[in-house]
Amino acid sequence: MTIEAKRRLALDGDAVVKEALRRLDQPSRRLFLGRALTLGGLSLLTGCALVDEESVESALMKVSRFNDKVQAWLFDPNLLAPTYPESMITRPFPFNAYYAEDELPEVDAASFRLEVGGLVADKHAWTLAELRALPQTDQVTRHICVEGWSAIGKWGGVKFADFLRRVGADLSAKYVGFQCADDYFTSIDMPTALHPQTLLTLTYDGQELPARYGFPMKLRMPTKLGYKNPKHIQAIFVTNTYPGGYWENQGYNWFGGS
Ligand SMILES: Nc1nc2c(c(=O)[nH]1)N[C@H]1C(S)=C(S)[C@@H](COP(=O)(O)O)O[C@H]1N2
Ligand SMILES: [Mo]
Repeated sequence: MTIEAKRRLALDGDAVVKEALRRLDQPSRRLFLGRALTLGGLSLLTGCALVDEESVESALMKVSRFNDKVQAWLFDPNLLAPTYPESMITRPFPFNAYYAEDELPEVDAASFRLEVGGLVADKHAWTLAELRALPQTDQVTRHICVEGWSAIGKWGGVKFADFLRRVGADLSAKYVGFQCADDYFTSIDMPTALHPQTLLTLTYDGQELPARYGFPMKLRMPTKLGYKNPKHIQAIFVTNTYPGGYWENQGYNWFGGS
C-alpha cells in the first residue's frame, strides 16, 4: 500500500478516535483532548497532571497504544526529516533531562563499555575507541521537545542501521531498548532504528559529546520527539518484548514521532 493510501485510511483512524471521544463523559473528554493534543506533539504534562481516575487512565492508554499503531503504520522508512545549514544551529543548544544539570551522571571514558544484548549474534561490549573506529557521519537537524521548545543541533556518529547489522541484530525483531547511565530508559520500533537518519552519536558540533548532551553517546533520531532520544547510553538490547520507557511509562506516547 502506498504511503498516500495509508494517510487517507488514517483519516478513518481519526474517525474511530473521535467516536471513542464522543462516548466519554464531558470532563473525561476534556482530559482526553489534552492528551490528544500531546499526541500531536504538544506537552503531555498537563494531561498527566489532570488524570487521576484509573479507568480514564487505562482508556487513555488504550488510545495512546492505538495511536502508536497508527503512527508506526504511517511511518515512511524513506522519508527524511529536514536538515539545516550549520549557520542555523541554535547556540547555546538547550540542556534538558528529568534532573538539573548539576546532577549529570559521570561516565568514565577509559572504563566505559557499551553493552549489547538480546536478539543479537555478537554480544561483545564496545569500547569508545572501537565505536570511533566505525565509519562516522554527521547531520544538522531539529530536536523537538514536548515541553514546548525546539532547537537545531549538529550530531555526528555511526549510522545505527550499520551498527545493528554489524552486531548481527535480528532486524525482524520489534524493539530496540536503551538503558542509560542515569535512570533513564526508552525503546524504539525497528523501522525507526533502521531509518537512514538514525545515528548513534559520539559528537556534538564536531566535538566529543559533552556530558550535558549525553556523554558518551546519544541516539539521535530527527524523526522522533526529544524524549525518545536517549543520552548517556550504557546498554542496547534487541527484543520482541515491549520495553516501555521512563516517560512512556508515565503516559507519554510510546511511538513519539514528530
Ligand atoms: N539519559 C537521558 N536521556 C534523555 C533525557 C534524560 O533525562 N536522560 N531526557 C530526554 C529529553 S525529554 C530531551 S528533550 C532530550 C534533551 O537533550 P539535550 O539535553 O541534548 O537537549 O534528551 C532526552 N534524553
Ligand atoms: Mo524532552
